[in-house]
Amino acid sequence: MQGSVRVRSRLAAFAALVLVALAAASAQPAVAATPLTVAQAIATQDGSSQTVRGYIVGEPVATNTVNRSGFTADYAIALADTASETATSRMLYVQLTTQWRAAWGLKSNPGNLGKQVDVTGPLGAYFTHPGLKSPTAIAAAGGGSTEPPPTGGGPYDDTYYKDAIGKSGNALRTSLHTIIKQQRVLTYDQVWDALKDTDQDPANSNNVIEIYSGRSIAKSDNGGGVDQWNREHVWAKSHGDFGTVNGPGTDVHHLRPEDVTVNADRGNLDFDNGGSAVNQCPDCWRDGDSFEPRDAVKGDVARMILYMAIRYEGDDGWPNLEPNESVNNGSAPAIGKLSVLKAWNTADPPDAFEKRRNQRIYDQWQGNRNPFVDHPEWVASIWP
Ligand SMILES: [Ca+2]
Ligand SMILES: [Ca+2]
Repeated sequence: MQGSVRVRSRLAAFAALVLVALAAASAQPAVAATPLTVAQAIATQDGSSQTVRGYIVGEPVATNTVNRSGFTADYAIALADTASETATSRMLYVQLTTQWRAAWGLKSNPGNLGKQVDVTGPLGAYFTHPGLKSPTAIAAAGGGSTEPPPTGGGPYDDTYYKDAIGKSGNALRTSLHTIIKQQRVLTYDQVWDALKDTDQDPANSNNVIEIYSGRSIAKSDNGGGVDQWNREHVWAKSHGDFGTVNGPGTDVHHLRPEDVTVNADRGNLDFDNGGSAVNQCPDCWRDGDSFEPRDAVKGDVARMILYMAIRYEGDDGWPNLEPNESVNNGSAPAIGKLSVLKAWNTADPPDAFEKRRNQRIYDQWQGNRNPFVDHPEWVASIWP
């Protein structure tokens, strides 16, 4: 009796070991599909293109020197496996070629320090140090299947967004619409005062920042004169022809200060990449059917357009606004190009200015939030 009990308990222990081994074996494909760690990338300096996941820990300026504050340029970032890493031997130096600098350079985005990102590109020495040069993709980590669902972490998840948390796709869209349509509707006159608050220059409280041109201009210099600022409808008001009496035409989530002539140059163009340079608007481009804003506000533009799509669903007397893949949308209640806007949302995540703006609109003006500023990853859930 005793012997068979011992045998049985040994069998049970052996079965448990087999189960553990099987679980480990079945986990292997998932492990292989995840990005490299920084340690793995440092050990794989063979020129192969890989995706590496790490925390942004500073700005490399020499082989053994990484700035963790006082950033001098947007040319490179250092990644590590922990956000607190200070040993350069455990860092991967990532070159930021031109197209990545506005969104990922630490001089322009000091708030990115400590963020977790996925960077894709060839692994090879940079600054005579293990590195990754000429990235082909950089994105905030969190979209991958190995990450927790993209619903946790926001300060309003337990309150404002509680009915949306845990949902995805159309269910998420419907829930967000119900939440954000509860708002105070401003008059077009009140929009002037709102913009003087929401778009205030962080460096000069007498000024606002014009969205496309990036110029700081006196709050009091608003109006219709050349080089004054006026109220730009980022969702061009002719797309759905909703006017400026109230509703979408006075919704400050997509209304921004802009130079009068630059505003006129943007006109009612859809959004897309390319074209020729726009006068008085550095890094802005336009052609006959589309406008491309500067890199630093590409994500802001995308999130404003997508807010409008969810806020206005045609159930409260206003047109059902929707993004599409077209340019030349004319007076249809549509704006393109969705694929470009989605890429802009990824390339230019919300910064402090955009987050403060959302908060001011919520606290002070309309009482509703732009969900995509709080949760940029919801864009891919609703528009996969
Ligand atoms: Ca931005
Ligand atoms: Ca809609």
